[in-house]
Amino acid sequence: MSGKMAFVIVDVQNDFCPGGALGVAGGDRVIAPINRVARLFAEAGLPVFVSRDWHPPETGHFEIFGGPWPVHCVQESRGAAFHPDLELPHGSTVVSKGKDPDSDGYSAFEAFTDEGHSLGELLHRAGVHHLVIGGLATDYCVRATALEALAQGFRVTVLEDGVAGVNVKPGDSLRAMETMKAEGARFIRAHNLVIET
Ligand code: VGL
Ligand code: ZN
Repeated sequence: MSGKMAFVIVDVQNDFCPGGALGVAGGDRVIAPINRVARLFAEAGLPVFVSRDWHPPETGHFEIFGGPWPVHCVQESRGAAFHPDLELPHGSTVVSKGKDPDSDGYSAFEAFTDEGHSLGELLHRAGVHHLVIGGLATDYCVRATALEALAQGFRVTVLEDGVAGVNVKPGDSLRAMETMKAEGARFIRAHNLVIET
């Protein structure tokens, strides 16, 4: 008894991939495993949610306004677009986060559809109890999303080969993975994932 699954793809956007404003080493290597898992979910008729970092041009999240980060993922910019190799199944639901200029908005649980529905609300409505999570970045948005999901009582499986981190300090991603594990997340490689329906 593990409950209905959903796949949550976190922030696979140009700015977080190599060459982007906040490029993560190996950020584009997560795409093939994520595409594979997204296809499995679509074939099984299970929901796929896709978050995007979606900042206004002026936000306290950016260095120039006193925050921690270079300008990235500004709404409607090319850097904020999903990486062109990301294959989103038909019917996936996009949720946007980081729109509040007073919040970093790392967790996908702070993301909303254009119609204003939160990820949590949509998961609840779909009867989802188990999240499979992949995307960027391991040490920020993936971490925050996984920890919030666990705190809310979801089962959480993180795709080991479907995440990559910023590593502002060396080892940040490994520490984030240890924290997620300690809180109850499981890590699995995409080709070992078994979809339960
Ligand atoms: C993220 C840093 C700043 C992320 C977003 O998606 O992990 N990291 N904004
Ligand atoms: Zn951001």
